[in-house]
Amino acid sequence: MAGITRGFVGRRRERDPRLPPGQYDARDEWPVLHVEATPDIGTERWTFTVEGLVENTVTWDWDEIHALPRSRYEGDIHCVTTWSKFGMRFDGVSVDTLLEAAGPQPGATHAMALSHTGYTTNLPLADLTGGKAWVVWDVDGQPLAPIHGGPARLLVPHLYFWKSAKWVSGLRLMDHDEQGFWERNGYHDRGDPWAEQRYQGD
Ligand SMILES: Nc1nc2c(c(=O)[nH]1)N[C@H]1C(S)=C(S)[C@@H](COP(=O)(O)O)O[C@H]1N2
Ligand SMILES: [Mo]
Repeated sequence: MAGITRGFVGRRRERDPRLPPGQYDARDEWPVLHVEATPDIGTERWTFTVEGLVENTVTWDWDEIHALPRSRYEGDIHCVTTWSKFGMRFDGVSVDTLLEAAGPQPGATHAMALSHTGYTTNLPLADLTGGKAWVVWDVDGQPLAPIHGGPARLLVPHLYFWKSAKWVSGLRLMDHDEQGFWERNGYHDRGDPWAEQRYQGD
């Protein structure tokens, strides 16, 4: 492991600058966390819909979303349960591309991310736009496993990982904030790992 040292052997290792406060490096481990049973969603059944405050409600099926321009995220992820993973590579499509097709109405400020299982999580639209969020189906060159949200999940890596809805089915645009599953159960509305926004009130 490439430890960053201050100089001499035996000196205290510096904290990895990629690690937000209160997090540890899970290294080769990728913990699996979800509240529902892992669904078996075949790619022939999977769809993604942008709805709510949009000019056009748009739904893509598996082939249609793959026909959109690809976008890659290479970087780190951070779970509120304190594990982080460095240097992950996810491939899919940028949320910008999906929103562009639906055309958010001027009043749209927030979104609810929806899952085929009923899981929900809320996000300000500003956290989903500007190259910060993806719908992804490959990780490190392999199809995303069902336990990690396959066939496709949301990826919002600058926020804690509960915002990255597995088995994602769409986004509902709204003119107000509304809490999703974990937010109603005490997690922070935004969840910035660098500000340690873990719980309501942080
Ligand atoms: N549908 C769904 N998505 C979910 C969750 C969940 O319970 N259901 N848990 C979230 C939480 S709390 C985390 S940390 C990550 C875990 O993703 P992983 O199992 O791929 O590590 O998924 C997020 N997305
Ligand atoms: Mo989590």
